Parts: sequence; C-alpha cells; structure tokens
Amino acid sequence: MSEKRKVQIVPPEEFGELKMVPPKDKAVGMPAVISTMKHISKEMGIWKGLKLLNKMNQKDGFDCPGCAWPDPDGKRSGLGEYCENGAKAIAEEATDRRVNPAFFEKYSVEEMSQWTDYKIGKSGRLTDPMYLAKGSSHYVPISWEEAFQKIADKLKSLDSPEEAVFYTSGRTSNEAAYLYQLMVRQFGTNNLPDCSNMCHESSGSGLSQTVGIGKGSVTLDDLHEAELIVVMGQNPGTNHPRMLSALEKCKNNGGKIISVNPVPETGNNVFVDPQNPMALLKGGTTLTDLFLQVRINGDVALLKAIMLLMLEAEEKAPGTVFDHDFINEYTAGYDAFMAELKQANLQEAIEQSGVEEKQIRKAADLFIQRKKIIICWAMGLTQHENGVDNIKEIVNILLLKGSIGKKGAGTCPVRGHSNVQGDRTMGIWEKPKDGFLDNLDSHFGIKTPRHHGYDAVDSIKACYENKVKFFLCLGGNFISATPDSQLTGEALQNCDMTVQVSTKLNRSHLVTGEEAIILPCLARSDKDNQKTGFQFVSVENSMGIVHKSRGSLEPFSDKLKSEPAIISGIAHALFGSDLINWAEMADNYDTIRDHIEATISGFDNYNKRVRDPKGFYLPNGARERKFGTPDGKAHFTPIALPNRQVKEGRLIMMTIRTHDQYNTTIYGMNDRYRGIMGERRVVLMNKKDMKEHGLKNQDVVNLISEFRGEERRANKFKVISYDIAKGCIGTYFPEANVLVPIDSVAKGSNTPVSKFVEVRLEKM
Ligand SMILES: Nc1nc2c(c(=O)[nH]1)N[C@H]1C(S)=C(S)[C@@H](COP(=O)(O)OP(=O)(O)OC[C@H]3O[C@@H](n4cnc5c(=O)[nH]c(N)nc54)[C@H](O)[C@@H]3O)O[C@H]1N2
Ligand SMILES: Nc1nc2c(c(=O)[nH]1)N[C@H]1C(S)=C(S)[C@@H](COP(=O)(O)OP(=O)(O)OC[C@H]3O[C@@H](n4cnc5c(=O)[nH]c(N)nc54)[C@H](O)[C@@H]3O)O[C@H]1N2
Ligand code: SF4
Ligand SMILES: [Mo]
Repeated sequence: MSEKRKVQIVPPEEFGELKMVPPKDKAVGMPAVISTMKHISKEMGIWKGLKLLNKMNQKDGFDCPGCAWPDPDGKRSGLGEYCENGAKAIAEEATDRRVNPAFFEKYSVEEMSQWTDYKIGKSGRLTDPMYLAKGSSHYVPISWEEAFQKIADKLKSLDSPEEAVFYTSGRTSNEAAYLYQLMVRQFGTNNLPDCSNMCHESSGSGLSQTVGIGKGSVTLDDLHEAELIVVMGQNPGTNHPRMLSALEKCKNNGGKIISVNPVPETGNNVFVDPQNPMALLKGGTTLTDLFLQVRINGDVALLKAIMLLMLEAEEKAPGTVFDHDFINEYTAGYDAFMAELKQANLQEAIEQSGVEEKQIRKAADLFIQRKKIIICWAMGLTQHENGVDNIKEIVNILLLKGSIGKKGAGTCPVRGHSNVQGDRTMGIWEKPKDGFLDNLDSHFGIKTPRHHGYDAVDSIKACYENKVKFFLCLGGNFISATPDSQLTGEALQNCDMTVQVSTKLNRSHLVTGEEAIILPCLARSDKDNQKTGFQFVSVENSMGIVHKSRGSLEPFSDKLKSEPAIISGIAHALFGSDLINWAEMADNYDTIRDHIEATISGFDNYNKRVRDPKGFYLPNGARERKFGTPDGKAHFTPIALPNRQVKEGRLIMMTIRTHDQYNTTIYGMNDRYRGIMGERRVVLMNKKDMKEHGLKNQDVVNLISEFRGEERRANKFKVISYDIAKGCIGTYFPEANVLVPIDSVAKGSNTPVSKFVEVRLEKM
C-alpha cells in the first residue's frame, strides 16, 4: 500500500472569539428575520435570495433542502413558507462562491484539511468533476466520461461486490435514490449505508416491531388537534422551526405541551410568529406548559414513573385512565408489560429520571386527563444504547391511552434530512425485505443479492479491516458525520478509491482513499434540464406525503449534472444499457417513476398523482389501526429501568447542533438561542458540576472519553456555565465526534451513541 496523505481528520483545535450573552427566552420573531436577511445577502445578494425564497416550499416550487418538516396540506402563505434555518440552507446551497479547478490548483488536499469545517464549507459550490490521483497532492479536472469509466473499471476490478460500499445522505430525491439502489443491487451488494443509520434507525426499529411501520403515524392536522403533545429529545426551534407554528396551533386549540430535555431549549418556550404582526407586538405564545429537565438518558425512567402514576389512578377509578377497548381489540402483550410495570419502583424511576417528583406528578396528571396524545421525538432519544427501548416505551404509554390511529394522537418521530424518509421508501437500506427484491428481480430481470449489507458503522469497520476497497457517497459528509473520527479517517484512507457526489466542498473530499473523485451535482434549487426537457423530482416528508420539487435557478455551470444523470452515467459505464435502460431514465424522470410504481407499493398512478400540487399521502397502517406486525396487533413491550451509571467524577456528554449549522455544514459561528457566540469548541456545564470540578467560565479543558478501557481525546474546549441537568455536559457535533467510540452503538439499530458519551475533563 502506498503512503497515506497526511491530512487532518478532525477539525483543528483552534479557538474563535467567544462572546456570551444570556440565552434567548423567545424563538423566531424579528431577530430570525434579520438573521435570514444577513445570511442570504452574504451568500448571494438580497434580491436573488428573496426571489429564490419565494419559490421554496410553494406548490410550484422546490422543497426546502433543510429538514423534513411537512408543508401545510392546504393554502401556502404568500409571505413565505420557510423559516430562518430553511433560508440559511438555501443561502448555503445557492451561494455565489465557487470551488473551481483554479481553487484546487491553489490548495493542496493536505492544506485544505487544516481548515475548520466552517472555512471548508464556505469555500463554495463545486463546479467541475475532479480527480485526485494516487500519491498526488492536488485534485485536477477530469471529464465526466473519464470519471465514470474510472469508477466502472475500479468496480469491475474488485474481487467481490462486497468490497464496495455506497452511502446516501437524506437529501437525495426519490428518483435518484431509486436509481442508486437499483444500480448497487444490479452490481451485487446490499452495502447501502445511509445517514438514517446514525439518525432515526432506532425509531424505525422500535416502531416496526411494535406498530408494524417504521414511520410516524400523525399528520400535521393531528398536531393541531392534539390535547397533549410531548416533545422529547428534540430542539425544534433550531432543527424543525416550522414545527413551532404547529405547536402554537395546538395551544390555541386548548392543547398542552410538555418538553422533556436536559436543557431548556428556546424554541420549546416562547414562539413569536414573524408572520403575525400581533405576535410581534405582544411577544408571542408560550409553548411549553411543563418543562421536565431529565438527566441524559433519563427518559425510560421518566415514562415509567408517569405510567406508574397512571396505573395508580386507574386502579382507583378503573376504566378512567387506560383505554381498555383499544387495548383489548388492537394490542398484544399487555399482561407481560403490566407485570413488568407493577414490579418497577416509583422512587427508583423518579431518581433515575433526574426530574423532581412534583413535576412528574404534574405530567402524569396531564396524561391521566387527556385522551388525544402525540409524542414527538428526535436525536435525544434515538442516539442512545437503549434508543430502541426509548421508542418502545413511548409506544407503551401511547397504547395505554389508545393514542394511536385516531385524530389528534400518535407517534411523531421528527425526521432530519428533507428526504431521508423517502430514500428508505425507495429501497436505500442495507437490510432490504425479500418481497421488494423479488419485485426488482421480476420487473428488471436481474438477480439481486439477498444477504444483508453493511450499515454505516459496519462499513467503517469493514474499511478499517481492509475488507472494502471502494466507497461512493451520494451526498453527505461521511467523515464528519460518523463517530470515532480518527478511526473512521484511517478506515477511509484504507480504500483504493473514494468518490463523492456533492454540491459543496467538505472534509470527505479531503480524507480520501488512494484515489479520489469529486462529482459536482445540481442542488434542489437548480433547474434540471435533460434531453426531454425540464425535470422535477419528488420527496417524502416526515409525515409520509410525497410531493414534487422543481428547481428554479439557472445552473451556474454546464458541467454540473443531476444526481439521476450521474448514477445513470456510472451504471451505463458499468453494465451498458441492454438489460436496464439507464440512459432513458436519466433523460426522462417519468420513466423512473414508472419503475417505482411497478415495484414499490403505495405509488399507484405515481406520475399523475405527483403532479397534484398537494402531493399524496402514502398508506400508513398505524394511522388506521391496521398494524403491520405478524399478528396484526400493536405490541406492548416490557422494558426494565436502564439504570446507566458513569464512574465517579465522570460526566455524561451529549453532542448536539447549534442554531447555526446543518449537520456538518457550519452556517455561522453563533448559537444564538443558547447565547453562545463566536465559538464552537465549548462544553455546556451545570454550575454545580463546575464547582465540583474546580472550573470557572471559559476555563479550557481537554475531554477524554472512556469506553471499555479505551480512551479517546479531544483537546481545547471552553467551559460554559449553562442550565443543563446535573452530571451532564453538552458539546457540538462534529467537533466532539472523535470522542464517540465506534463500538458504542444502540442495541437493535446499531446507531452510534452520540448522546451518551462517558467523559472526564482535564483542566489545561
Ligand atoms: N437547522 C438545522 N436543522 C436540522 C439539522 C441541523 O443540523 N440544523 N439537522 C437535521 C437532522 S439530520 C436531524 S436528525 C434533526 C435533529 O434534530 P434534533 O434531534 O433536535 O437535534 P440535536 O441537536 O441532536 O438535538 C437533540 C436534542 O435532544 C436533547 N437531548 C440530548 N440527550 C437527551 C436525552 O437523553 N433525553 C432527552 N429527552 N433529550 C436529550 C438535546 O438537549 C437537544 O435538545 O434536525 C434536522 N434539522
Ligand atoms: N456526534 C454526532 N454525530 C452525528 C449526529 C449527532 O447528533 N451527533 N447526527 C447524525 C445525523 S442525525 C445525521 S442525519 C448525520 C448526517 O450526515 P450526512 O448526511 O452525511 O451529513 P451532512 O452534513 O448533512 O452532509 C452535508 C454535505 O452534503 C452535500 N450536499 C448538500 N446538498 C446536497 C445535494 O443536494 N446533493 C448532494 N449529492 N450532496 C449534497 C454537501 O456537499 C454537504 O457538504 O450525522 C450524524 N452524526
Ligand atoms: S422547517 Fe425545515 S423544511 Fe421547513 S423551512 Fe424550516 S428548515 Fe425548511
Ligand atoms: Mo439526521
């Protein structure tokens, strides 16, 4: 093997200019409008920006490349259907800055890798296909045909298709995702890891086992009608800002909201709707009625305590708390679950949750009194060793209340990437079902492989063990998004060839295999012109609505290709077009949709229905109480108290997002709602813990994670006194990813445990 390039795998340990201001008590409002304007004017000028924003999330426009929160089914607001972070996402994508061949000539790969992720990302949009030859220090331009041929030649040279891995990030459209998985399966592997493996995999796993569908059951209207919404392990003000409008509607209809979080996130408190002049004047709506400050991973204990109190009330007045009709008709496993619950100790559960008893009693009262309940959650629940159990415990409490499959009630895993849910529906999964593969085989006349492939974590391990030689990423930033950065970096460097299909420069273009290729693609907001004319794509949001998305910006270079065209190009170079007509599909996306209709259920009349401006809902059994489990019932699951402790003097670290980033893309340096400005290398810490550790504000510490006798280190973080549950600390992703051990994963979903890292601090 030749010498590896000496690139920097983790972000540099350098400080910015930290300024601290009091955390915000109100979300959105005028400051969000001002921040929106600042970002778009910086990246592309105010007029181009406003024109573009006018098209975002409108029925004839393009889908926001931010999160997967749905748009209203009915009329869209003329003032704009977007939020501050949606505007930042579009400013980032439609930026006027360019990373062109001259840029790559100027900077070596090693030099760029010394930059912060912020600086790398701000370099701009990729303009040309680029090639990094074995042993060379700089990328050079390559033609599309040559790039496709190199990839095909490499793939053909492998000893087995298992030596190739194909990652997907959740921005990819349905059409591109479908083509991609088809190409990978024709090639002969199910090695299709995706960002979902690191995200809502625990939700998918927990929900499919209990209610028979890995997706949530609610619609936007259900949120408006709910009597109680619980927001657990989620920071909607930053990560799903338009969810605040739905929560506000619920409040206006008399609903109550409980927030469960180790920190009081601003968006969970007061929401000021920028489109409502009265709200701007009067100061908005208080969203959270009850804030439960759990310890990190205290959620099962909290839910258990609430259920014990519900049981107490039910025993006093039978039939008033639990929905026995629902339980009898639609569920299984009640007795075993009850037996487990009855032997749990209330005080122990309260103690483990970290929440005060009187607060828990208030929460229990709300559960006791109300019948239409929705629980929303995100990464605070899934990225735990017991992430799958967290979800099953949520299902348990909803089942007790019959709060699933009726109006105003249900499960609401709030998805991350704008089409992460659609990608799974299209077959991006390392564990495909046989029925789906059978459909591909009979429709296309191919023989798909049946053994399961590598997920994200297993792909890293396979690279590390030199079992993988080729790694292609359709979007995303694999090196910065994955755990155990140092190990992952070495693993990727073991590959012969790494290929990135991307819009913007990121660290994954710099931490590469021996050879590397960058394929620059059109973004959501770009017009997509193919042989048969302008194309649109389709996406599925967090609530299972499929709708179209059509870009409106003239592409800035004729060198860019769409994702479907890129996949078709690689596939054509690899297989020719005799068996599957790859070229035809890239020329006209209607043909791709016809194939989807023929092989995936729920897509009847796809081409017609997707042209309906509202889009269409995919079938969802749980929504209709038709549970897709083997016995057709919704399942209770007995779950023991986890009781996870850390060693004396150690802290539990969660890695979270700031208000100024999209996963590994750093929009800016300000975590405005938390009042932490100009710096990302910070540790949010409870003031009692600071005292115990002899620390004061802005002291510099090193973080050492301890796991099964192994140590991992991230140096130079500034301590910040913050209102966070005692014994817990918060750091930002991706700076702290180096501390997340590769073997620390959720049972049953293999999701990296990014929210529970045992660490000790070392004062510098
Ligand atoms: N602007 C913006 N929008 C985004 C993203 C982004 O980076 N930027 N990312 C997108 C993606 S891919 C995703 S998956 C989502 C992520 O959306 P979130 O899940 O909201 O993102 P995180 O920052 O990981 O926040 C997790 C929240 O859980 C809390 N938490 C941590 N541990 C626990 C715990 O043990 N229990 C409880 N109850 N709470 C806990 C944290 O304090 C934090 O508020 O957002 C999507 N939208
Ligand atoms: N420690 C820690 N790690 C985490 C998490 C955490 O909370 N803590 N969260 C996890 C989660 S929830 C997720 S989803 C993953 C995210 O993992 P990824 O999805 O891999 O990462 P992103 O940062 O979203 O990817 C950004 C890159 O995508 C490319 N891109 C943007 N738009 C497009 C497009 O339209 N097409 C193409 N081809 N490329 C595009 C750009 O080049 C950009 O640099 O990270 C995970 N990692
Ligand atoms: S809530 Fe999500 S999808 Fe909607 S505009 Fe904001 S970032 Fe985009
Ligand atoms: Mo995610």
